[in-house]
Amino acid sequence: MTADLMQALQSKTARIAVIGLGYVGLPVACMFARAGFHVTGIDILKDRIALILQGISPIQGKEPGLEELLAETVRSGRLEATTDYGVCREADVALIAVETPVDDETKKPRYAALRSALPSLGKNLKRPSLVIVESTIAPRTMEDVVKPALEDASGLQANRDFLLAHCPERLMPGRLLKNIETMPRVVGGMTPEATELTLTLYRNIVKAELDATDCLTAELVKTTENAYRDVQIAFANETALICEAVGGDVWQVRALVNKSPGRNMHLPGAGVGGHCIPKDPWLLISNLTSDQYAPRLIPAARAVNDSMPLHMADLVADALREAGREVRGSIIAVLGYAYLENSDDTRNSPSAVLVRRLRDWGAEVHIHDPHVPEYCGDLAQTLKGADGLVLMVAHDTYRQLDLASIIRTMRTPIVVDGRKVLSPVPGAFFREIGMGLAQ
Ligand code: SAJ
Repeated sequence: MTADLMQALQSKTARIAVIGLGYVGLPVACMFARAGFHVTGIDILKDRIALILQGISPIQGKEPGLEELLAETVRSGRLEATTDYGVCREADVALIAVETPVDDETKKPRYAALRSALPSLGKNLKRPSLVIVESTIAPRTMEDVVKPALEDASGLQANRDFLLAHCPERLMPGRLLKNIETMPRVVGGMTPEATELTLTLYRNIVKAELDATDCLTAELVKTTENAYRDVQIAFANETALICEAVGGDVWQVRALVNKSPGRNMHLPGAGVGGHCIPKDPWLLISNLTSDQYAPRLIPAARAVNDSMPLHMADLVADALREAGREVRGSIIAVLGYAYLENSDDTRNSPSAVLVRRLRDWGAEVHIHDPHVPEYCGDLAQTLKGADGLVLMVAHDTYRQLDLASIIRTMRTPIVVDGRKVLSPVPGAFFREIGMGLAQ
């Protein structure tokens, strides 16, 4: 089995199916097609398939090179797209790249997309074939979810009739193609043969190091690397809150701390959004039972980071109070709605939490974001007559703000900076994350 698959990969006669044509699946489908494989993308969204077949990317935002590569690979016939899982009967490799969100309440994985894709693939699974999961998954998902689901639906036996591997994506919006090519990847096979085949496949598109390991290690690495970042950001945020309480300046503290060898204090800020960092820590700890280990640091870090947009609301209320105004009935301009600077991606936006809190308190909130179509109106108009300016995202646009002029157009000159972008100006009631008020 392995020899046939290896030969098909090395000769590039292997046919590849990519299940899930979003941020992860579409770019990787295009790159395997460009590498010379015949690739068929599968998605449940007919509209998305229709766009792709016209060579139009359904992915929002600027993704350098993606639209051109998509058009070229579709035109060449190397990349096809369908809603029909029947194409998997011809697929030597099936790559799964569906979303794996976490439930807002339970913080447990919502594997609906995965649990739908697996039986659909299983029913059409070719023998032999290699199934690779790129989606970020909780440790033990390959063994406890993917393997049994495919065996049940196919009647085949894993590691005998088909092989399994986990090769977690390491993508960032705005650099999807570049990241696939330049980021090192972990390749975790359920068997050494699966690892070897997957390494052979990815060497066609990844120029960086490919680290061979097993499924569990690959699942742990991906979720841990993002949990690590979340804890680091939470540490910076907690230090900021301490500095505010004692009248310190977290930005000066951070700069001097980072001069100490081996320190890398991250940036405090108005919150932690996106589709990776808020989710992956919960995936990492989701399969733990209380008699195994009850994690404390990772949930605490999530709580600190989730509290930051609410802290921004407190800073707004505090500044309004100093200016003799209540939140209720005030007009607040929120600058930045994307989760990341210079991005249009609003997934898990911290600004959404702030806006909800201010509106719950009775404020009228106007949102501006130059990268989000819904909010890219006139900035001066948004700020005119406002009682507060709250900077939530460090978009380049906001770095050029002429605050001295802007506050003259506001009804109440309150400025709250959540990303260390603005500088205090005379006449403004100024607050910023991590800056304690002069005692
Ligand atoms: N943030 C802070 N302080 C920081 C860094 C980030 O508050 O010091 C906030 C950002 O404002 C944002 C959120 O955290 O709201 C996430 O920012 P991010 O820079 O981590 O960007 P992401 O979510 O796109 O994370 C991706 C991840 N990449 C993958 O999962 C493949 C992450 O592992 C990378 O470390 C990160 O990009 C990166 O380094 O750019």
